[in-house]
Amino acid sequence: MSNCLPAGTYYVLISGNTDKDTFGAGITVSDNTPTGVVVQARAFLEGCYAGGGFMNTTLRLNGYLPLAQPYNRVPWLHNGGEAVANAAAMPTNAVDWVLLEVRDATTEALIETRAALLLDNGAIVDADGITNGVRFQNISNGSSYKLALRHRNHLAVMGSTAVAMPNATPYDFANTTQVVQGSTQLKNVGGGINALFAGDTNAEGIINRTDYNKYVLQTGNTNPYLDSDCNLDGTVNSADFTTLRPNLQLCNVEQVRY
Ligand SMILES: [Ca+2]
Ligand SMILES: [Ca+2]
Repeated sequence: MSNCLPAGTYYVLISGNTDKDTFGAGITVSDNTPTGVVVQARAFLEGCYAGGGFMNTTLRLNGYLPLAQPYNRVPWLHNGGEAVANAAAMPTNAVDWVLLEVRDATTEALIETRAALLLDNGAIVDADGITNGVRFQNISNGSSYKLALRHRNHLAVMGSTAVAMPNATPYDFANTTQVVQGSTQLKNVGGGINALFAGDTNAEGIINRTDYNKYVLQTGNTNPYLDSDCNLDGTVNSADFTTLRPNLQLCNVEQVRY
């Protein structure tokens, strides 16, 4: 917090009085500074990559993004309450929800998961719009951690490098050197940007026949927010199979595989 009084109770000095007992009123200042340590990261999704360092925001433009995080189901079972207050509060450049994980720097064991919004320039931010990153409550200021990132129909990736948090430079999941087995885990989409592979429609860590079968089941469904919408345009059709097909047989590393 800056330019604000610290939290506490204060007394108002009425001009001319010098004794606190005769002060006319008391005011209380509450500290509403968000708690937690801010983690910054950036990433891109192959399916909706538009070129030039940006992703399409078709789901947001059409009002298809859910206001509450969509990872409260199998396989993620993330029960967080992350949400935007209303449709207007959804950032206009939001692409979709993602899950950002903080892992132990050594064991890579999961410490905390937060659902957050992926923006069209790759930035990952809290749904409440307060920070340029994602606040974690169960990590220590100044300690180092690894990160992992999940999306509902792209292959999840595991960060390769432990970084002290809060980090001034966003952790770059678009850089193959920053991801475990990066050259096999990211698709080069040009311009020095590498994106998560599209097509893991059941998000268990392998792109295979099961994902294709789910795509077939959801084809033509009018729900505009389906996991088989690999290119994130609000429709499940052959374009999504075109996106998925080149990635058949790809799988991610075991640290992020369900
Ligand atoms: Ca799969
Ligand atoms: Ca689609």
